[in-house]
Amino acid sequence: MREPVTAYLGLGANLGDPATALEQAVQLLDAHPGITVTARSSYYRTAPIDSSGPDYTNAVVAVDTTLTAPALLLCLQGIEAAAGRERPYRNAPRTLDLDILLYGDAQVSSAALDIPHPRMWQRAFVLLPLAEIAPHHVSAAQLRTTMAQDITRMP
Ligand code: A4P
Ligand code: MG
Repeated sequence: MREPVTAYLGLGANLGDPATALEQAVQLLDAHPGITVTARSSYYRTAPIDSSGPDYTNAVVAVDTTLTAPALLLCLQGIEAAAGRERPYRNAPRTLDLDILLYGDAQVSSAALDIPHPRMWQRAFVLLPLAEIAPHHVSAAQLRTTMAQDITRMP
């Protein structure tokens, strides 16, 4: 049995019923035998960045997982598919997007996987929810660089 690794996952959606899609994704993740969800941030309403369509709902969860990073990605893609995710073009609006932000302290750079997620440090919709559940992973200086972005914590 592999030792569990703590990973952080970014969740986002701006089509259909985003809050329900995120809620179901968290349940499906936790139901997987190799994944335990240990923390979930608030939901945030965020303006699309390099994307279009309605505002997004974003969140970040912490998981302990015995899956390898590529196996975790496959699991996330299965949950996206179950939520009706389509990919008509890059950064298209979506019913559900699940990204691996951090996987332990792994540095991965392959055709299918980049960890840490290469754009996470530029995005308030990642950094604010991540700071909420894992403040040790986000510095005040990093948060400041995304301060102008349109993001609201949902009640
Ligand atoms: N991939 C590589 N590394 C990873 C990783 N760490 N986690 C590959 C997940 N996937 C990773 O992903 C495209 C490819 O990235 C996959 O085949 C996988 O092998 P995708 O889910 O099909 O598409 P994507 O998520 O749109 O791609 P990408 O490039 O990760 O998009 P971004 O940069 O994450 O942007 N604005 C708001 N407000 N909220 C959002 O959630 N999201 C995006 C997506 C843009 N603007 C947004 C939001
Ligand atoms: Mg994605």
